Amino acid sequence: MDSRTEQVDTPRSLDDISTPGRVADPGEGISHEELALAARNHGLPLEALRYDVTPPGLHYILTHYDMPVLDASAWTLTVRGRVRTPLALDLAALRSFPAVTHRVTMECAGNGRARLTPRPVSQPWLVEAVGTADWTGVPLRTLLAEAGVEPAAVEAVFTGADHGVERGVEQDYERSLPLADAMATDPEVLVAYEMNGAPLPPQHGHPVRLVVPGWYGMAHVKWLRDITLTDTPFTGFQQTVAYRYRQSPDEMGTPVTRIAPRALMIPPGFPDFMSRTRVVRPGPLRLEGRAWSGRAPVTKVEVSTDDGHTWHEAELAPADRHSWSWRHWHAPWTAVPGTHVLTARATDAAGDTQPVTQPWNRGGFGNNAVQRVTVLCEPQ
Ligand SMILES: Nc1nc2c(c(=O)[nH]1)N[C@H]1C(S)=C(S)[C@@H](COP(=O)(O)O)O[C@H]1N2
Ligand SMILES: [Mo]
Repeated sequence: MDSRTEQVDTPRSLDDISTPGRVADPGEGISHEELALAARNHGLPLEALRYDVTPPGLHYILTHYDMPVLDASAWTLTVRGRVRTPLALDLAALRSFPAVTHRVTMECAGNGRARLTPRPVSQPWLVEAVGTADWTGVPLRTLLAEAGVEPAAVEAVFTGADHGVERGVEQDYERSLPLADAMATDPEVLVAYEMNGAPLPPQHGHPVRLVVPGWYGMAHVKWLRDITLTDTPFTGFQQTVAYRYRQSPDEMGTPVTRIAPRALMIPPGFPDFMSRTRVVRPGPLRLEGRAWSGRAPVTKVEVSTDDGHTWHEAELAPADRHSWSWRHWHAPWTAVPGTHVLTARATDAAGDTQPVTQPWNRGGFGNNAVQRVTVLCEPQ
């Protein structure tokens, strides 16, 4: 029996089973623990980038603990803290407010983490932690106006019904937003009860979740059961320990908020089962994919078919009313026999562009380095 197995068999405290965050040693492979997380938290199969709206079963999933099984008929949402009138709303009460629907591209802040060197040990995403859905619900500011925000309120804290221990800290999953973001009209934060026109599925927060357009996934609290307005900034684990950009464990770091620009390509041709290397035939074909940014509209996508040596501008689909959703892009390519590395990069109206080299931080957040797709072009 190796020492790791022994450790797991005889834990004496939460600290024994729930250890601090770390980065992998040089050459350390993906562990069974990371594999277990990856199997629970699946990504978007990249061919599903073809759908404008991701079918729910293909949307990526990230759940820190267990998915709670909640009975929608027994569920209530409380709104309390620095409000004039605390609220307790069941699903019928929530549905009695005027509903809105927003098409939102959501991406996990850890997307791209598995390719970092050194690799932060956590959910090992490659590039596929993304999805787009039509979320229907009540604007958060409608509920806050109903409750009456007291002048002293500075943040809204959102509590999920899921519970676990992380890095030694037992907790309910909780995140906050500054009041200005919680009350904003664009992007408008939703308390959502439908995904793509149907009740939320269990894995996406049934019966109710928060949707924060433009922000990385951690802000979109699932299985939402409570909203508390506070007069001091929230200091919970998911706010001040996790989801910070930091280079070393002892700095405070800066909070992870909005989604950095990214383009993804639908891998062309067909894949090898094991290596996933793509095979195409010589001749003209169309490269296509999606691009998004949570900071500003995507204004440009460039494609390279020679591993980033030269770039060509792709054609973007017209911008539509869904300003927080990804945009389709395409570019022509004539494949010639040989091996090629295909790449795409997005730029947004704020002037942010995807880097070719990886932006590294200890948590592995916001790594929007370009995707590389290796293609073998085989004569027929
Ligand atoms: N209650 C709760 N909400 C949560 C999480 C969680 O573990 N518990 N994970 C967050 C993270 S890190 C992400 S990326 C998104 C993922 O949303 P999805 O699984 O619906 O795609 O949910 C967020 N909301
Ligand atoms: Mo995430």
